[in-house]
Amino acid sequence: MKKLSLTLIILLALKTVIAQNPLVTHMFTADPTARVHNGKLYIYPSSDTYPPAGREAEFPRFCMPGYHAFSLENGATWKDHGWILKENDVPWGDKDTYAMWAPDCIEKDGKYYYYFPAKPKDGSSFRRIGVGVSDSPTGPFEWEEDYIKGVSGIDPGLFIDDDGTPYLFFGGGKELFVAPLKANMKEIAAEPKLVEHLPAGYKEASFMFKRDSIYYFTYAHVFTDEGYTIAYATADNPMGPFTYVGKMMDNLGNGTNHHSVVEYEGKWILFYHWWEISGYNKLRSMRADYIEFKNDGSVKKVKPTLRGIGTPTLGDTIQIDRYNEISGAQTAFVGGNEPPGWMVCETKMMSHVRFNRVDFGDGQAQKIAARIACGQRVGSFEVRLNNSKGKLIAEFPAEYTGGWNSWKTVETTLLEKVEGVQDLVVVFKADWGSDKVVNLNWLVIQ
Ligand code: FUB
Repeated sequence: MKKLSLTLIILLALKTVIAQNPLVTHMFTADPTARVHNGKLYIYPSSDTYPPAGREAEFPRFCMPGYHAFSLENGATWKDHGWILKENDVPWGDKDTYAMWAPDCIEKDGKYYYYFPAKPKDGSSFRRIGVGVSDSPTGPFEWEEDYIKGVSGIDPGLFIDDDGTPYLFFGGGKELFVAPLKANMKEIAAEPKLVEHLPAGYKEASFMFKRDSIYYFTYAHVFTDEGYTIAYATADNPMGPFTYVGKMMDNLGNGTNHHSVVEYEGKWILFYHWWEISGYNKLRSMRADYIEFKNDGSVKKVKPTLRGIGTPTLGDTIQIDRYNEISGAQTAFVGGNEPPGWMVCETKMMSHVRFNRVDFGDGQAQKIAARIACGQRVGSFEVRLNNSKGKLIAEFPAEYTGGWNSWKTVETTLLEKVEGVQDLVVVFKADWGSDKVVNLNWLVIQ
């Protein structure tokens, strides 16, 4: 617990937001529903936090006070728009219950509708689902005085069909449900219907999307021999009948998973969560990875990566420790007075780390800056394109910075004109007498 607390203090102090995985590290975020509004990518997650003082015994379960919203800026940075809703501001909600589970926010006719589950103060159900409306994707929202009547359960997942009909998917348990909504988006238009033909097992996290003419009903499916997975079924109608297809993400460990799927700038992305940075499955962090489809429309299983999505460009911080591939080196938390995060370390002779998709633009880049800490004076590290023997574009000597925790930004001129989107490979070249070259935190192309 002591070790966990230290890790959490480090992470919560971290202000930087990044587009690699996990997506943000200044707070814990789970259940990410991503949406593209007016061409811009937004995420609406829930948030995990520590139990309030004196109430720790109540919280072996989730402790979830409300919602932030995030938007992707410049293809590489997640902007935190702050609190969208705090639990004690829910007009119909019970107070101080920390029960704000997975939300969603969808646009219809220029208005943004935010749906969330909360514990009702009338005690009528484990969770009810409320809604608020705004002119902006990040609020402020005007919250309805009461929950949506006729709906009881968690995990609202919204879908608007091509004909404009809105649907609310929801539920957690052996069964999931769908109900069409009225045009006002605040009432159901018909009794909820069971989402049929899914295999047995605990289910939650309903999320529907449409690609070509196929409706994909995706959800978290808990298999007794595997735990939480993300599974899906398809149909030619939002209300089914559905045909179960299989899993799109395997189990990540002994905790929940919860996801959404969006198409953004021509690529499909799976948003999900994991708790690998806290090590505790009630303090989760949202992540994203690209998703691909086979010719028959079925989904290729998504493997979680550190690299995640996004394409940093000139001036963006390239968190090289969120690699696509590493060989002979390691990563660890940064030490010294550096803002908390990760670094590449134990950089042995001819070790390398590869970071895919950096946008050099039209070839105007002149320099590369590197953030290093180094406790010795021999060796060098190179920046190459595509692979560890690819075109050399920059070379840095191993400069003594005062020690392995003393950080300094060093710069060098690019040796070549580089254009377009390129994979970067940093190759570490030690020398006789040194067993590692530098600790490397980040790169910036300028
Ligand atoms: O985050 C709380 C609950 O855990 C969500 O509502 C479920 O989908 C699961 O992720």
